[in-house]
Amino acid sequence: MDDSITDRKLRPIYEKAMEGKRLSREDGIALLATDDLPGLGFIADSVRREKVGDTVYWVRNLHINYTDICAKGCTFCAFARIKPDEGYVYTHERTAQEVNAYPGQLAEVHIVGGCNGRIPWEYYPEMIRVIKRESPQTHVKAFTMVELDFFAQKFKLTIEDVLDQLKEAGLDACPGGGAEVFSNRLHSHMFRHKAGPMRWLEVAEICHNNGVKTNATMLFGHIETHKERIVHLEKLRELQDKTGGFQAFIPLVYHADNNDLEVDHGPGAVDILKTVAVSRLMLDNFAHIKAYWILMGERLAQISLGFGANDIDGTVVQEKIYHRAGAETPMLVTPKHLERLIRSAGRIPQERDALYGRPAWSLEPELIEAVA
Ligand code: V47
Repeated sequence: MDDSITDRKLRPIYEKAMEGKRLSREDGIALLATDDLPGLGFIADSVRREKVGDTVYWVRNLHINYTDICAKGCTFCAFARIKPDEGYVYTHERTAQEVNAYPGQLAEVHIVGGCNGRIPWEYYPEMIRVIKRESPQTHVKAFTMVELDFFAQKFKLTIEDVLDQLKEAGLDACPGGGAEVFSNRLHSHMFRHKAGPMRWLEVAEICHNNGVKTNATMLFGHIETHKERIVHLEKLRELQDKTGGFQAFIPLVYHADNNDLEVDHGPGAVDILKTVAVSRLMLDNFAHIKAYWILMGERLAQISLGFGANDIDGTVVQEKIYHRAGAETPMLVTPKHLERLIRSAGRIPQERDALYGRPAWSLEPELIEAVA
């Protein structure tokens, strides 16, 4: 340990973490402030190895951003179009077409869209039914806590009613977006027209209590403080203690193009790696920390695997939210490429579905070769 950690302040934190003791807010802030990046990485990697071993998960998935029309006016968002005639809504035929472009190859469809007041309620369960009809073995991971809250308000339903109908249509899990940073200061500055911190957490709790697993995210690297990041992680940890319903945490790297937030650029590589590591260490009750390659780039995602991450997301066909905000990563990578990325980081790739199980085909490596 002595060689690996040069910042003396990190040593008691390392001992605490390795003894399985919970890190405090002050520990989290000290970890983010350190200049000892290798030391921080060593701690996060040690905890990761102890807790979840060397397996790194990846998924054959498709992103469906079904509409970009959204009235919420979040200042950091480059995806939304406020005027209906400037945006789009997928027809169910279009959704079916997207799914059918990858016959028998999708373990997960990830669905996130704008809060579009012109879409009727029936559209949402029907979209799930269409996907399940075309591809019954595919898991549907759909709608953030913000969208669920929007549906409940707009259609005068409870979150429980919304979930019942979506589950009946085939909903398997929910994505973790819309959390941004759990700070009232940032809520009023950056996303005041959509669900705030308390409501996001409340909706997630209802999902978990109704048997729906969700992910969690944090959008970082804009105007938030280190303390706000750590408080965000503490709030997630607290809810996870209560429900155990979170599957993965995804630190979302902020992209600064084409939006109204006056920030010139997103976080640098050092800040990204520190945030991945601190997420692993603060979120002691989360199994999965996802290095989302679409937002951090393949190479940094690969390095993140040495800073606490154990999931690299997936093939992600046709992502739109981050590409409008300046992401230059490819729109599609092959399963073979993802496996190679993981193996060359010295780790063991494991294909997963949206609930971290093995898809039926994952035991047949020749199929991986065939579709790559
Ligand atoms: O909440 C918007 C983010 C999120 C920008 O559950 C931006 O596996 C960066 O739900 N720069 C939605 N990010 C995406 C989402 C998601 C993404 C990845 C994995 C999972 C999962 C869920 O996109 C929003 C917002 O935080 N976003 N604009 C931007 N300029």
